[in-house]
Amino acid sequence: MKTPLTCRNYINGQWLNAAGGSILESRNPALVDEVVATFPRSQADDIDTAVTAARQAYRSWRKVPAPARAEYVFRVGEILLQHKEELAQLISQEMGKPLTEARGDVQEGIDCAFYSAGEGRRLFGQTTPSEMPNKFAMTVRMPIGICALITPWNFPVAIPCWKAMPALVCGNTVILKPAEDTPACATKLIEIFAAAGFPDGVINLVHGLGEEAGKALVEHTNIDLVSFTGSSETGAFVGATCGRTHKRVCLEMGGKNAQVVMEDADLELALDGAVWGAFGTTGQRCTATSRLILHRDIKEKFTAMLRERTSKLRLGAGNNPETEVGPIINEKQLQRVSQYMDIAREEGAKVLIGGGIANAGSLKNGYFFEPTILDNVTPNMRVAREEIFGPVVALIEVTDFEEAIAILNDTNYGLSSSVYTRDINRAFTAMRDIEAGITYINGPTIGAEVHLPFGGVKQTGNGHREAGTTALDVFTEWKSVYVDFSGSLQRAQIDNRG
Ligand code: UN1
Repeated sequence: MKTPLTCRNYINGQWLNAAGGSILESRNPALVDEVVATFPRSQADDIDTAVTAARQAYRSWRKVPAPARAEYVFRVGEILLQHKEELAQLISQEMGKPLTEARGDVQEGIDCAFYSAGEGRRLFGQTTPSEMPNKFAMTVRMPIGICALITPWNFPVAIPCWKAMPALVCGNTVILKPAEDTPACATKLIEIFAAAGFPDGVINLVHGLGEEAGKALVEHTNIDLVSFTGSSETGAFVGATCGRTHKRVCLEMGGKNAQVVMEDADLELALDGAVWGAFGTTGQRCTATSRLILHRDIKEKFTAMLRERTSKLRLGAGNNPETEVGPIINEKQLQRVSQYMDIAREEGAKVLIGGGIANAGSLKNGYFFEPTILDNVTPNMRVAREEIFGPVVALIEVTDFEEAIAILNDTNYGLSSSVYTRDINRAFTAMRDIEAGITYINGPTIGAEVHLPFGGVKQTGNGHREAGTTALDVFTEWKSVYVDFSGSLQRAQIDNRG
């Protein structure tokens, strides 16, 4: 067993323990006796120290030219590239995803660095004619201030990068509060940010529990913006608190994503998509395919194909090159996924394959759950409506395309969606009628790229989009600037009306 890493908070350029001295530990979900790291159990006073540092640093950081701010972010990308393998190994160990996926997680951070850095030379505003003679009008993007970033464990590198990189390029200072399941990944990532040479206080890291450090951060009155990715329950608290304390807030929450397979689809292709979308990252993506909406003409055949493929998936630790499906993140989540099996059965769904905790051989050392297909699911069942966040997919049969889209849309969430068809008219109808932030045609529900907006409609989000140029809208506010060079008072809406 490896010696546990000692993680600390990073505040004002210094690595610090929590003022109260308490520590917590993270464990390898594939080998639960293995402590991966110890980390500070921070409280409100630690948060306050970080806020003071971030506020102080903001005064000068906002004045650093945006292209120069972006160069620091570019350097993070270069250093991340050098440490890609080391970081991927750590992700696999602490979060559990297979190494190939862990490399993808880091790569998403690298892509985000280079993409965001380019924005430092864009940050475009507009110029527009004034209604007055000898008057100039334009818009400029302004940073917001101190941004609290609260991030989940499922993409422990990519998601902090999505949030921190554009925030920094836009001239904000940041405080990252990573998930308590993946503190070592966050610490290594912030070491890389630190190595890029940001001035002290521009990027800060505070570890701890959501209900302590996270809550203190969201409630702190000297924070300007909270960007949160996580559960809908916590998101509701974050949103309400930010509303009460007048903070900007960007929420990225649950999903109940569906893939539709029509009778004209390339079934092999749709199968590849379904297996990857449902069981990739052990179903622990907010974009994961948790409903498969199948046309009745192909339902039987496709279900048999899916069952066959699912039965062959290899469960194991992420660092085993044979592994296709890693562990569930922790005991609580494992129990939650397990409870959904009882709920499914009680409501009349059929567990076609899987449905249980996997504990054969070395799997008994970790939190493994069998890849599971639930058949005979109807749209009103809880397993068709609630986010499970595990390797579980529900099959729903439909008779035509309209019904497929109606069922796909019959959910409180709206993150990702997918339709497999060879019919161009159906494809375009789906693009128009699906209620989701992301729609794939002939591709799985997972796999968003960093230069496109990422986010969802309905209860998935609150109208913001991360990534893409839309990230700039999260982390800046517009200022309208008027310059009157007429030398006299010109009264808008009055002096040009006669
Ligand atoms: C998430 O699960 O919160 O689109 C993010 C995808 C990844 C990001 C997932 N690029 O599946």
